[in-house]
Amino acid sequence: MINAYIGLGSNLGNRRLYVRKAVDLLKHSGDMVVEKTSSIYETDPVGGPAGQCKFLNGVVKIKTSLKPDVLLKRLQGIEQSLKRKRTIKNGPRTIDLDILAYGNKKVKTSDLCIPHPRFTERDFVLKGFCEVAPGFIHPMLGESVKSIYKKVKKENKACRS
Ligand code: PH2
Ligand code: MG
Ligand code: MG
Repeated sequence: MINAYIGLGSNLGNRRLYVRKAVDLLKHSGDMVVEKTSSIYETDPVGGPAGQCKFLNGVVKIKTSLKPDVLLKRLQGIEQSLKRKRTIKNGPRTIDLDILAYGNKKVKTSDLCIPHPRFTERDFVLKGFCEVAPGFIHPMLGESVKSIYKKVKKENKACRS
């Protein structure tokens, strides 16, 4: 069993219900155990079309026997069952489930990149990741999620002043 970290995001329809249902579906999916769930927090959209709604984001830690490509298919199945439509890039979605990390494994194929290439810049992911696994070491950076999050927060503060 490998520890994997899944990012959840919703900014369309009943966001809280979609997030709750997604966590439930993960729990009942088989071949995985949900070990920890972060708080669910509201975040401003990053990228995507102007004027889209705020997101609810969170992160769950799972233990799974599924290989990364099979896990991805499983997550896509859950997205589909929660009416996810892929139209506009970074656009509104009922639910988005991203593999942020899978143990210390690195994966790069045409449809999967692990660790998620953008999570280290994204405050909305790092907050939840830090809640469930502050000590997780990024396989390429050799740095903990807690330390990455601290830096990103500092940088964001500097931008605003
Ligand atoms: N997901 C994106 C792009 N932008 N912004 C927020 N706040 N939350 C997200 O989950 C999110 C985003 C691409 O998946
Ligand atoms: Mg995403
Ligand atoms: Mg996604």
